[in-house]
Amino acid sequence: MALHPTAQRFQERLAALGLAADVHELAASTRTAAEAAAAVGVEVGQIVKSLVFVDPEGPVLCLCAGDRRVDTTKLGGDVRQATGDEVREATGFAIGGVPPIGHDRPVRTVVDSSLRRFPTVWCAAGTPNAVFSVSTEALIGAIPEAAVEEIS
Ligand code: 5CA
Repeated sequence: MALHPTAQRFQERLAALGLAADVHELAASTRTAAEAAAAVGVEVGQIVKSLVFVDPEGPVLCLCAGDRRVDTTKLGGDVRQATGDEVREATGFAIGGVPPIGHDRPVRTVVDSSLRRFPTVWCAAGTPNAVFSVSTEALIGAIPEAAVEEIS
């Protein structure tokens, strides 16, 4: 079945980034990490949350394991979670479908090192019903400018 246009656009961006990962569109919601974990049958920690925060320098995307919470004090303190409009402005995607890579424009990114517990992770692929799986190191390798830090 044809992918939703947004998921299709993201699939093309994955290919352009050299990541051989297939976007899967599911009948069930994958809007939250818990829903995505249930839909694909993995533990919630293996779902990558792509969360946008705002600090004095602007938006910062945090890739966090689904079973962890970003500790904003580890981001420097003067930081708050982005609004839905800010998320769309920073990434080009709406909350619930924000992918970890392949955004409309470059966004400062921090990867929570706890993701390295899992050889493979699942991430949003543009919509609240689309996900892709990728080796954790391939994902991190696709964001060479990202800092990998303990932020949860
Ligand atoms: N598709 C799933 C699994 S990959 C997903 O996108 N999960 S997520 O964690 O990356 O995105 C949901 C997150 O968006 C929530 O954990 C929450 O931090 C954030 N969020 C939800 N609603 C709002 C809101 N109204 N304003 C700001 N952030 C929100």
